[in-house]
Amino acid sequence: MALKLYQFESCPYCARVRGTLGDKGLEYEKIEVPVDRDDRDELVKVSGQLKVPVLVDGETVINDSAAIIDYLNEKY
Ligand SMILES: N[C@@H](CCC(=O)N[C@@H](CS)C(=O)NCC(=O)O)C(=O)O
Repeated sequence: MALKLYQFESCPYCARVRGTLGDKGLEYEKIEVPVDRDDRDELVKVSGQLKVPVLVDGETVINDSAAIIDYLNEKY
């Protein structure tokens, strides 16, 4: 699956991104990020920071919900 969303299920910013992905009918892999910041090695490796949501689309990595939604609206 090309699209990956690093997220917290309870995060309102992540919910906004899931909403946009759903509205567009896009399939994506959800990766639930650990609550403990010390356990977020994969997120830091992928995005260089600790916050969610982060969207990975092939070689493209975007953090910040507004930037992700802009990207999805432009690309899809
Ligand atoms: N401006 C960011 C805010 C993202 C944000 O604050 N996410 C929270 C979760 S709702 C987060 O990752 N906080 C870091 C943490 O909980 O350790 C966006 O719109 O994506």
